Amino acid sequence: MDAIDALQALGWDDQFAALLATEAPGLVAGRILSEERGQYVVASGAGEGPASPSGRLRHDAELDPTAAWPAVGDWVALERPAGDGAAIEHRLIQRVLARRTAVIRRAPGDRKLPSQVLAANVDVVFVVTSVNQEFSVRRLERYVTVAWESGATPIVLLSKADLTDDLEGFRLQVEMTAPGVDVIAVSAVTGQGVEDVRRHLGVGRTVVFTGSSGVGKSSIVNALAGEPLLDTGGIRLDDARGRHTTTRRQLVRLVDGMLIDTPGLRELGVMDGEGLATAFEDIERIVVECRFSDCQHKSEPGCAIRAALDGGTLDRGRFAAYEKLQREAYRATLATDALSRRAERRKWAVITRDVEQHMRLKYGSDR
Ligand SMILES: Nc1nc2c(ncn2[C@@H]2O[C@H](COP(=O)(O)OP(=O)(O)OP(=O)(O)O)[C@@H](O)[C@H]2O)c(=O)[nH]1
Ligand SMILES: [Mg+2]
Ligand SMILES: [Zn+2]
Repeated sequence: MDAIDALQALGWDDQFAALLATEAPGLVAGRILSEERGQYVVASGAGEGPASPSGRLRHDAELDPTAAWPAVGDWVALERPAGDGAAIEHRLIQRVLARRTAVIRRAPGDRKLPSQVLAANVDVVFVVTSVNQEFSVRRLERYVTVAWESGATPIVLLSKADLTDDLEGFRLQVEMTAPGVDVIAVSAVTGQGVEDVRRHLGVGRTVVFTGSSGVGKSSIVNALAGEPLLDTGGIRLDDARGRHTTTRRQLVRLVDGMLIDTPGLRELGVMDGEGLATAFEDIERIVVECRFSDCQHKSEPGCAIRAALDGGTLDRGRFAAYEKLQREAYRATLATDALSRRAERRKWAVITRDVEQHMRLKYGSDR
């Protein structure tokens, strides 16, 4: 495969070529495959390798972090770093090319936090929801909203289809919650629906899997790949807390297209800071030691947080900051819930009126 073919397989086309020529003449195109703590892996016509943001990009990102900071799926302009000291294959990311589509998660309550790009330049956003206790109409609404906002096509995957004998019931609920969105029932265990999902792939096309932790996103990617490329959750001691198996966003290349796997967002959904859990991983690790899973860390027996505070292994200031951010994320969720409840009431008011009109026409007004 020559360099151009390699780029086209990554989704490169004339439009992006024109963008690069005008926005970053003389630089080389690459696509972000993965990101982990600021370290990127980028694929270009010359193969794949590590890359990091240049000083200039860091400066641009201060002004507009959401647009300027690279995300998985982004097309970027690359440059070899100056000097002989740097590893030969390491590249500097000078610029992010304008995105065709982007799955963006709004920052929680605090407007000063930048919104976060979960995946860029995707054609399809799969919203994965499993047919068990995880299933939530409220959460589905939020995910589908974000998927629509991306500019790509949302498709709902009803995962773990093997776990229910009421698939049609779930399908109906999804269709009512997300009108106009295709629904595919999938099971990574039996293989049901996997080929229907594959129909949305294609050479040069990119799809992304979103949804709560544990719904089976990575398992579906593996089913499509035909081999266990990604780690999937084994036995979870504490499923309710939504421990993450996938910890980074990653673009996987198959012969028939590209797939981006994402870590599940935590229970609070799209308004919750996934960053919160990562930023306070130390605290999250202590919280799981509390005797009660709904421990408020006030005066409950067996509270690991209290013990850590009293023992001096957990800083009081840090814990206070964590609690404050938790409350903000919680309030943001309450606000969206209130909004969607209002929308729901309006929807039902219309339905009720229509039904009443229908009954009046059919049976007269004094039935
Ligand atoms: N019964 C059944 N179990 C499944 C299916 N798909 C996945 N699982 C199980 O569900 C658990 C979670 O699967 P993952 O693929 O790791 O879920 P994920 O959405 O990638 O989770 P995160 O990476 O934490 O966001 C694992 O124990 C899987 O074995 C399925 O189709 N049917
Ligand atoms: Mg996963
Ligand atoms: Zn506690």
